[in-house]
Amino acid sequence: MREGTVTLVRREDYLAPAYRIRSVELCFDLEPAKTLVSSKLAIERNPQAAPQPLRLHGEGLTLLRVLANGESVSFRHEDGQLVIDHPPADESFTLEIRNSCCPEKNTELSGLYTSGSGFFTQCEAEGFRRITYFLDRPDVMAVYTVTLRADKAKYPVLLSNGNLVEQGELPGGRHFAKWHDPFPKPSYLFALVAADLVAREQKIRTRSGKEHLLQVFVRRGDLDKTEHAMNSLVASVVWDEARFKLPLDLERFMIVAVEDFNMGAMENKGLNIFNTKFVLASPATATDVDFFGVESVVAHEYFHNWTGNRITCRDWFQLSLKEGLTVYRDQEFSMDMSGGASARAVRRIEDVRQLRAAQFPEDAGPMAHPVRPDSYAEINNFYTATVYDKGAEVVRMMATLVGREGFANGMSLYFERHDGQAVTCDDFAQAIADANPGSALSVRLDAFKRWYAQAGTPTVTARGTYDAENRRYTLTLEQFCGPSPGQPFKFPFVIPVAMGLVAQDGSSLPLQLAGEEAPGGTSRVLVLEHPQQQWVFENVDAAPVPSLLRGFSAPVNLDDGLSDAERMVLLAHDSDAFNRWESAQKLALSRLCAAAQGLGPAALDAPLVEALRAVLRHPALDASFKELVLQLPSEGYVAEHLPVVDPQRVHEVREAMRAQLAEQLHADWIEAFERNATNEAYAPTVAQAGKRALVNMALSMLCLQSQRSGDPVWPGRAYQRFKDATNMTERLGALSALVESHAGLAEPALSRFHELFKDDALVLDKWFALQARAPELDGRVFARVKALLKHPDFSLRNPNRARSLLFSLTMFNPAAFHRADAAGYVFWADRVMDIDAMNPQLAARLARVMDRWRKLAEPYRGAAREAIARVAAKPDLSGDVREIVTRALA
Ligand code: 0A1
Ligand code: ZN
Repeated sequence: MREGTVTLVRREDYLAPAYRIRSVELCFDLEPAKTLVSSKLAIERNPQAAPQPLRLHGEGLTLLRVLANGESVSFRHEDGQLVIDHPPADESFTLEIRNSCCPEKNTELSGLYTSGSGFFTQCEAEGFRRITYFLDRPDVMAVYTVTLRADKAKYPVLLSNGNLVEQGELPGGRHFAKWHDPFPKPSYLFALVAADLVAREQKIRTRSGKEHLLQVFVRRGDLDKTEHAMNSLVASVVWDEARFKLPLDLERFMIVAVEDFNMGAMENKGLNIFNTKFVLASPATATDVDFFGVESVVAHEYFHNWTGNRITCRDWFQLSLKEGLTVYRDQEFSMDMSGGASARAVRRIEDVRQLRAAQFPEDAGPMAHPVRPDSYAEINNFYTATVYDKGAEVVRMMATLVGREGFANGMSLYFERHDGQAVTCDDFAQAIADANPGSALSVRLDAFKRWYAQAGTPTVTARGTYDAENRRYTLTLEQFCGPSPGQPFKFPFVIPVAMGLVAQDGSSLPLQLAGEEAPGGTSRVLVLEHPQQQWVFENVDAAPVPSLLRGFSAPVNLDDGLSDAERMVLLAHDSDAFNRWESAQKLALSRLCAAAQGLGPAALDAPLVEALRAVLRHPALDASFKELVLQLPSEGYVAEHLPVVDPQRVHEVREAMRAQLAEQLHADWIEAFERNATNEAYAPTVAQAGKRALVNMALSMLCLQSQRSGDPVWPGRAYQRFKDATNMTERLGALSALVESHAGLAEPALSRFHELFKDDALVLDKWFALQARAPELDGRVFARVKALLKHPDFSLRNPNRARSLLFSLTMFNPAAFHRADAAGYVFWADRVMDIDAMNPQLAARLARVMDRWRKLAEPYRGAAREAIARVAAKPDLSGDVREIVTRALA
């Protein structure tokens, strides 16, 4: 990366390594200001590679000594690499290196850093080179033996990957621990921890009869918040063995929580390091959403032990090989943990909402890239919604095409073929296809793999015609995908379209395609693989309503051309819960878009309000499902569906419709509040969480209505509930209802909340976030965020805290952020540059909130461009942020 330019790494330039490292012995003398690292590498030449210098990665290190086979050897530094032009000519040799690094100055949180009073590491993707010189690439896999030495009183716990082989005392109040990891691994999975921690421990016996030790390490005082993480870990171990026959392969599996962390968590072999946000949870301090977050991230990291660690990525372009597959696995786990069909559907809806909120805009903007990218400037910028969430959808489509059993067989073949290797997305797809010869996937594997190669979200257009005379229904599906950066033209995708036909009375019709002897059920999967295809259904008694893309069977936009009346039929009757929810969303979305463009009233029509009322009052539907249906599409989602966006107008229109629902469903909200309020002992179950979510929503609506009517009853009740709450979900729900309705009681409640939780960092994050997410009113919210930036509890150094204020405003509060006077953008540019000086990865994440600036109406568009250009003009900008702003302006 040179100043002002962006140098790209390209997938097609991949070359196998010229040298391999078979084993490494590392020794650390840990001191915050200067840590000494000595490393002894057993290196082998790759006989297939041409003779060449040995080039080791290294970044920000002080080199102290290099010996090859015990003798000094000449070396030079070039392009951030340590180059040894003439390593020993032998097939294998040893290299001994000594260097130092400075953990306490490492504010990037990549490599070895201090957090609080401990040492932690983060090596994915390229952090190991910030610890010592190495072949820091995932296709170089070595066996690690690691010795840690540190002050015993300050750092009583010394951890690394694998098994503890030795520990003891050293002179001067120091002690040591030696760890050995028998599994060869890439450097990005290395980890160490030295800190004052305590552990919750549990033993678990896997099916083979072997006993394993599970440990969750946290700071003293946090032990009472680790039960849920441990339960989630145990459930994950059991699930992976049952569903995929993948047992725990380690004697000891450790999770360590750290307060300063750039991402959610990291799957280091046997020593996962987690953001505290995804470990610590107690009913008093964590919401239902937090509890589910812990469960899914614990599962995700645990599942990486096979999908990612036992089989890893050949290069970083293959990142989705491990991430897409592991997200798919954690989503399936979460669904299985939720219980019945309805709870599963709720999980699916939430996953799809997430995909559409983050990945669809990404795929339509300047950062659009294929699931398997072709190039990058900074790999850290490619831990994206596309690689993770769209990657998971690609795996899900494979599973749909080969069936549940077929997919499990495919996974077995994948492990049979590739265990212990560093492989590609192609290898994975090939294994799934080969295990299912003749399946809908294997007969069109090459075309299917376009999902890995082509960026962009395809649109599927569906139109049906009914021929009453011949009792025939003809469905025509077309697909189209627009251009994306570097890809002007797209080949057709292979799109599994799960579907059914619903009669006007709501019943599911049998599906018999022309040429079939008998109907094949009431739901089936059509495979759209050409630009246009038709399917003819026979023996259809009356014009049906097509229910398409059930369960969101492919990551596409669907234009189904249905009338409002047809959508109402699906909303009331579809056997597919996802499409029931989707119908309500589409009904609301069309009104929101029309009103935002001045093409319709900023109000919902009576039939839609009645349909929503019917859902809210429905005796059989789950509370969690009701809550999802009653939520209007977000401002961001509406914006994505408009050709030109005026964020203030979108906000105004949506708020008007929300107020209307508050008013016209007033009695129904009261009933929902009263019926669902529970006194059960808190448990983070889907059933309880659904009730709490609906109660919180009802309370918000009731406070919103009070704001308009002036009736103080509901804000008073909300305040009481806030004070008396026995769990954080209820407490935060009541506080949000007050803050979001700008009630007078919001201020005393916020102060009280701060007073109660000022010593709990994760709860304080909620306090900041809540204030930054309140609906804008006369610029008050923006002014408050600026004031909070100076609050004594605020800091840009801690990523969770920075996110709580800045990401809440810029990502989740469009009306407070997109201001006609451009103050929001000026604020954004300043914060990106402040953070970039400390933590480029975090700054680059914040930089991405401007991805969609080209869609904005004036004066927003011009002002946004100016702010991005100001960031781009900063001479010492990191490569991370430079890549983002360069693409945004391209
Ligand atoms: N592999 C982790 C995510 C992760 C990626 C990069 C990190 O540091 C830059 C940290 C974590 C996962 O998928 O959970
Ligand atoms: Zn992952």
